[in-house]
Amino acid sequence: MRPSTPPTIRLVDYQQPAFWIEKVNLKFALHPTATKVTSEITFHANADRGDGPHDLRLDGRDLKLIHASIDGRDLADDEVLCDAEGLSVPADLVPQEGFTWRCTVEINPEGNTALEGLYMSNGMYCTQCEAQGFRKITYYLDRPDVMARFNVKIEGEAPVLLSNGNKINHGSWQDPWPKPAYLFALVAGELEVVEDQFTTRSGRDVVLQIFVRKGDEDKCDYAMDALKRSMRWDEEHYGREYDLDLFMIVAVDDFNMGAMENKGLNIFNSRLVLATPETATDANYKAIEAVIAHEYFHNWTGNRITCRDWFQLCLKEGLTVFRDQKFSGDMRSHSVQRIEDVLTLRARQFPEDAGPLSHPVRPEEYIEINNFYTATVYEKGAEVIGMLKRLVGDETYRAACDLYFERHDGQACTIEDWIRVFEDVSGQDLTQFKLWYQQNGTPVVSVDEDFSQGTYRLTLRQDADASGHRIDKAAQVIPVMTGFLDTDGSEPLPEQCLILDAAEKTFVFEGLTAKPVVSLLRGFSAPVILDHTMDSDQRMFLFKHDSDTFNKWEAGRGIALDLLCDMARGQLVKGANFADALRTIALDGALDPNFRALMLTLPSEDAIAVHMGHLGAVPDPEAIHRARHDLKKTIAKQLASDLPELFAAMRVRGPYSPDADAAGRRALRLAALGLLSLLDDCAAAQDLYWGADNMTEQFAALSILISAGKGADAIDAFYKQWKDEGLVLDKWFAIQAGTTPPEAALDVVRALGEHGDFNWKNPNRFRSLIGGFATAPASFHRADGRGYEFVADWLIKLDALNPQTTARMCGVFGTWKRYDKKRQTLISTQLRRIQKTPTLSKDTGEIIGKLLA
Ligand code: 0A1
Ligand code: ZN
Repeated sequence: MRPSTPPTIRLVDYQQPAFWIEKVNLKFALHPTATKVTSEITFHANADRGDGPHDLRLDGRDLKLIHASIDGRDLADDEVLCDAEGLSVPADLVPQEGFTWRCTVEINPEGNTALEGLYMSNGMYCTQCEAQGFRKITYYLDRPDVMARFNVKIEGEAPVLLSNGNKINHGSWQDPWPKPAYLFALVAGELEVVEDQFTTRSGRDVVLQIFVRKGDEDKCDYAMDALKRSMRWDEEHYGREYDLDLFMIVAVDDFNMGAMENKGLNIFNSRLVLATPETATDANYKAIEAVIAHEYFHNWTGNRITCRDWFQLCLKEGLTVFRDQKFSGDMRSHSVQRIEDVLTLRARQFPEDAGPLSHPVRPEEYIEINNFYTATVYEKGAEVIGMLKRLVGDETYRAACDLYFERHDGQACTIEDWIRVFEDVSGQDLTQFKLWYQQNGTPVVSVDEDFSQGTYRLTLRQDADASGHRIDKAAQVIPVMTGFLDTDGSEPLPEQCLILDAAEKTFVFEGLTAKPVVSLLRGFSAPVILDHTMDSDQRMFLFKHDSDTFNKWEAGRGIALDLLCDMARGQLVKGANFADALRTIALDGALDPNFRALMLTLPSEDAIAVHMGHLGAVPDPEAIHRARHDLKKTIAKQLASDLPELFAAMRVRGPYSPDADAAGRRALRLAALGLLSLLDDCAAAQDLYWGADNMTEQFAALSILISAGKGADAIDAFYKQWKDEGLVLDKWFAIQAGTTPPEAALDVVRALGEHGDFNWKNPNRFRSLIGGFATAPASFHRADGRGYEFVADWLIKLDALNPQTTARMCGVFGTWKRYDKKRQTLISTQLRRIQKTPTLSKDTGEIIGKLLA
């Protein structure tokens, strides 16, 4: 057991600091196990506090204090009171108007396995300071509302010594922009640099540099190109220019998350920078483009304007995700992007909000802030921005953003500040809208229709979701984009945005000759569950005729989900009608191949389990797995004569290009191949595997072969071909863990856990194997509970080294209450076992505590 219960931090307790910081001079004398950090910090009184006198209280963790002084006077040991969370100097030793603090600490980067603060990755020094990692580097006011100017001097052998801002000389850096400590970064090592340049629209030249390990220089072209496109896009769409002469990106192999927006020195998980056609898939390229944009966009939404406290995390994250989604839509296809964003939201955020980890977009309390980098803060946070934009209109949205940048540049802000600019510009009262930030849970919108004598009445209600999270919650503002279709597919009324801002509202439409088929929540205009009972004819009609691509896809998906649920419940169903309609879409040359590929992809096993839950059934993961396979086979048979041709026709000739058109064609080609393999004994997949000249096709073929139980040779060959490419080897682990047939999966992952290349301390490798297995429902949820035990063993092992990655992965147990009693007992046994670990981290302790509550 942990020695004491860690405290809960609450939004209502926010208080400004007693002192502000003007300037920070940092000196690093690098050493793998004994780095010395000397800081000189200029403090001044916070006149707004008015109370006092104040002790000097600084945050600090795992630091060895060597020396400290105030205004040049050395402090004796008994004048500095150190504890596990920091240090205090009594008020009578602290000049209350202002003073200079100097101290030297020693830290151990090599021993830092949590990858937070200053640590080492493959012999290179790097940092991760968000959210509270800076306190593991030196004593500081480690809170985002303290914004200061940093000068940094790095002493070390490495040829490359980097920090934020402008380079003064080797190892010496000055950042002109005040920033919170979480945006501090340092990198040192033997790195190669790939360089380019960008001219801002006002004519300033910016040097762009990507730092990588030797040998990876040829893998940066796409990231560099994506960076330049992001910089231009932010100028064109938000009027935001880059504000330093240098922008650097560093790729590191050991990283807990995707990437980090440190000022002028973004640090990236190498999987989100490095790509060649032979080593990266289309999905990897797309992710690189999105994350490069995301981190770059943070320069304004996060860095120039930051968060007052960590409760406001969605202020920067929701807005920045919204911006990167729109960027990706502009670069590729808005309709495909929207479907993919909603798939992610439903796969990650809806279950989170329906389970024990549910929290509002702006949480009101936390134990460990690292646990709140969640789908709710990020993805639902982005949906909230999308609704706001829809409610005020595009022009007002842009005007409000302009005002936000003008009014709050250089400040640490709150959601209230954000809402206020919209109120000021639009003249609307957004008090009710703000509930989206304050109330957790996913609203369920139900529908009633009535048609008589040319009048159509549409009644919408908003309700608590099935998990009851929303009981007693106030009605929110829900924009429902709505279209109306006649039986011939024409639209007798223009599309409208209906605003559901009460528990129930009836909308009346006159002058219709017949009852329309209503197309609700077009474009997924709000993050809600739409409970609209439609018979299969109505769904099929929308599937064939809806002009809104999102709702066309949604109708098809609804049909598939209903079929799959019936099949999983053992009912004999005929999917021929659906398969026939799918065939028409798959072969429709007027439709985007990427959209057609999405249509051919059946809902995931997890999505089927969720749908069964909505229908009041307890999901059986093995039955769901079989049902999905059976429906795929039905579709394959129906399309049998078309598949070889579709597969051949979508072949992309010429050198590989990751652009949206080529990727879309490959996606459709590979979807066709997946179906074809169910009919041709994987012959075409074998051919593609052994003949592929790009990773997208090689990997897709490998996946098909493994899931059919025919992958043995390809698995061996893949390993031999790629054993020296870490990122490709991650794929090798992940694909076996995630697609091996359920009956064999546990044995396979157990064996891979013993493999010489399973370097479990590396978060990407750990996530590939353990995460890959735990997100394959029929394998993880095997009835004997041994899947749970296996994952719990590994989580306990990793927690001792890397609490952050462990706690995140505990989320795989987040939906445990949706399963049968036997599985629930097996899971809770494992959760209790994790909870009893004597050294359990605060991070994992908080998540497990909530899962068991
Ligand atoms: N701010 C980064 C994500 C990030 C968050 C936390 C980290 O360590 C705890 C690292 C990165 C982003 O949104 O991209
Ligand atoms: Zn972010």
